[in-house]
This record gives sequence, C-alpha cells and structure tokens, in this order.
Amino acid sequence: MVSKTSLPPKAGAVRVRRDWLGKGRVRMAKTALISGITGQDGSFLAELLLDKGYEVYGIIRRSSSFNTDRIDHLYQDPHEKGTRLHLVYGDLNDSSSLNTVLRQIQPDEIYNLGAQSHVRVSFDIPEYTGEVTGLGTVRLLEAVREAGIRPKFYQASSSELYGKAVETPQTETTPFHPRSPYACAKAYAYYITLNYRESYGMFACNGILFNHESERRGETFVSRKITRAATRIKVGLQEKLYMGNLDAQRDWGYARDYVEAMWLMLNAEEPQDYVIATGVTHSVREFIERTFSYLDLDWQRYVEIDPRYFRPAEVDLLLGDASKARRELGWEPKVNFDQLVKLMVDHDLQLAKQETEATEMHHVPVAKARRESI
Ligand code: NAP
Ligand code: G4F
Repeated sequence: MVSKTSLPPKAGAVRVRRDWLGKGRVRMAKTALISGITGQDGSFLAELLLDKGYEVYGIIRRSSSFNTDRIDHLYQDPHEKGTRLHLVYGDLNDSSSLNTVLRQIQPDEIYNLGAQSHVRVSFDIPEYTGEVTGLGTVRLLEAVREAGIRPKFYQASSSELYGKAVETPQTETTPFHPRSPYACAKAYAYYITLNYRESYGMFACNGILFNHESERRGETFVSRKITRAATRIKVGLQEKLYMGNLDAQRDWGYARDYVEAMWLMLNAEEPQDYVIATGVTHSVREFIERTFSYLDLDWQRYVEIDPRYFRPAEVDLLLGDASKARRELGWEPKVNFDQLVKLMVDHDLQLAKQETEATEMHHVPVAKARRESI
C-alpha cells in the first residue's frame, strides 16, 4: 500500500486537502503521520494503523541506498486505487520540510518516532543526536502550530531517561537521571512535549517505553546482535561474538505490543504520559544464555568480551512498572521474554540459512560478522 509520492504543490490548507484527496472525495478515515516509519517501531505502527483503516503518511529521509526494507511488504503500486500508505521526503533536522508536510497533510495524529536512537553511537555524535532526537521534536511541534492544526501528538520517550535510576521499578513519577547524549536529547524532547501540552493545550503524550525488540530490530542493538550472531554461528557462518557489558539489565518486550500502546495513548480521553514495560528484567548475559541454549550451543565457547563495546556511562538496571497503562489504557504485553527470544532466533535462523545458500550459490566470501563496530 505504499506510494512513493512527491507532495502536492504548496497552497492554502483547504485547497491542498481537496487536491490531495482528488476532486469530490471526502476524507472519512483518520490520517496519521509517522516520523521514523522506516524504523522498527514505525513499520509495526504503520501496519497497525493501516489495519485500523487509517490513511498513513510516513516521513522518509533521502538515502543513496534503499532504506524502506521494513515497510516494503506494505507496498502497493500508487496507480492502483485505495493506496493508503504514502511516503514523503523530510527530515527532523529540516524545519521547512516539516512545515510543508504538516501544512499539506494536516494529520489527525502524529507519531514522532524519528531519532538517532543508538545510545552508544550518541557518545560519538552527541551534537547530531541532540539536533535530531532533541530539537527535532520541537521542530515538529512548531510545524504543527505554524500549520494552524490540532492533531494529537505522540512522543517516543524512553526508559533511558531514568539512567542512573533512583528507584526500582521505575514509574511515571520516578525522577530522570540521563546517562548519555541520547538520553539528554530525549529529556529535552520529553519536557518540550509536556510544555506544549501545558502551554497550548495540545493533546500531546509521552510514551516512556522500555526496551522493545523484534525480528525487525536494528542489528547493532544488543538483542539482535546476539540472535543474529548465534544463528550465524549455528550454521557455520561465524565463529565468535564480541560483547560489552553483560551485567546490564533490561526490561525487554516485543515491539508489536508496544506500538499498540502508542495508539491507545492518542485515543484515550485525556493526554497523559505512560510507562510501557513488561515488569520483568533480565541481564544481557541471560539474553545470551537463553539464545544459545535454544540453539543447543554452549555460549561460553563463542562469546568474548571486547572493551570497545563498553559505554562511557552505563545504565545498569531498567525495570518498568506499567500499572498506569494497564489501569487506564487496558494495555498489557502479550509476548514474554522466552517467547521474544524464540521468535527472534527462529527468524534469524532462517536468515542465516538463506545467507548460507546465497554464499554457496554465488561463491561470495563469508562475512565473519554482521557488524563489529557497535
Ligand atoms: P530505529 O529502528 O532506530 O528507527 C529510527 C527511525 O528514525 C528510522 O526510521 C530513521 O530513519 C529515523 N530517523 C533517524 N534520523 C532521522 C532524521 N534526521 N529525520 C527523520 N527521521 C530520522 O528506532 P526504533 O527502535 O524504531 O525506535 C523508535 C523511536 O522510539 C525512537 O525515537 C527511539 O529513540 C524510541 N525508543 C525506542 C525504544 C526501543 O527499545 N526500540 C525504547 C524507547 C524509545 P532511517 O531508516 O532513514 O535511518
Ligand atoms: O540494545 P542496546 O544498545 O540498547 P539500550 O542502550 O538499552 O537502548 C535501547 O533502548 C532504549 C530504551 O531503554 C531506547 F531508548 C534506545 O533507543 C535503544 O532502543 O543495549 C542494551 C544493553 C546496554 O547496557 C549495553 O551496554 O546491552 C549492553 N551491551 C553489552 N554488549 C551491548 C553490547 N549493547 C550493544 N548495542 N552492543 C554490545 O555489544
């Protein structure tokens, strides 16, 4: 259902709306705009909203190689009738593109998921992370005001805000202590979202989401780095897995469950901030053990520690209490830790087998690891 389309020409709000929909057509379905639609969460959210009958617009960045893998299965020839997923070019670092997109699409709901989202990388590019992950949010909020529209606004806030956590489990009232440039940028985004709710009466919510993973997780995040490496080791494509701090503990859930919470927040009576978590925490070591044991491998033979993967400041323990979301939104996670590991391993084992076949068929050299840099 994707149409890669350029935006209609700039014009007054009413005329654009009519141009956009085609002469004589009245917009009945709700319209959502997603920044970060090419990311893990963006792809699951797009599916959810399309299932609910929404017209979905996604902001994508220009890239020299295709970056829409996660949403390509939603593709539909734009010449066909009924296309409901549209991709528009824009960037959270570029106010004018956001102003244009907002003025022309006039969405009912905005999900701001776009970010430089890697904590370790944020230490390497702190300024850029601040621009996109922090200031990007105010650019989008200002574009809403500039367009003179009143959409509901979801901000992808993070459990990284708790950082050196002062209490466990963490709730909506636990004080923040960010431990990375990423978390500092997310703190700005959190407060500016709250500020626009209080200053302008916007229906703006922060979802404080704890770690959530899936078969679509970026391969440099720890869960997917582990499942990708272990399955490649299983089929003989890789020999070692180099890791950083195995003692860190995270509250890991399944991304598909978490995007549902985003939608529930924007469709509640009142705009509020919510913690979304499973309420169970595991160490990185446990994630490794569970993955390798599911594959009948002894992890200690394959895993080595490389100090380069340690962070200048670590977040030791995250464990969320999502009671408020359960009570007020009726939200609950459906996938537990074991099921999460299993579904990721099953998926990546297939991928590793395909990789082996492709390697044999085309006689290409085997990469020793997927990505060693982070
Ligand atoms: P992700 O897979 O890294 O996706 C990030 C998305 O942001 C991608 O679509 C990326 O586009 C886009 N993006 C990056 N820079 C941009 C820019 N300058 N302008 C516009 N878009 C830009 O992240 P995710 O795991 O789906 O997470 C979604 C959001 O939730 C992020 O804001 C993240 O920080 C936050 N969050 C995630 C978790 C988690 O555990 N997954 C937990 C709490 C909060 P490209 O594809 O072009 O790079
Ligand atoms: O998977 P990670 O890179 O995720 P992290 O830092 O918790 O951040 C993720 O979750 C946040 C929500 O709390 C999001 F806001 C954020 O956008 C992102 O999605 O690392 C998890 C833990 C860390 O303690 C890290 O030090 O795993 C540890 N770790 C140990 N070895 C490693 C590695 N992490 C990575 N990426 N690579 C390693 O080799």
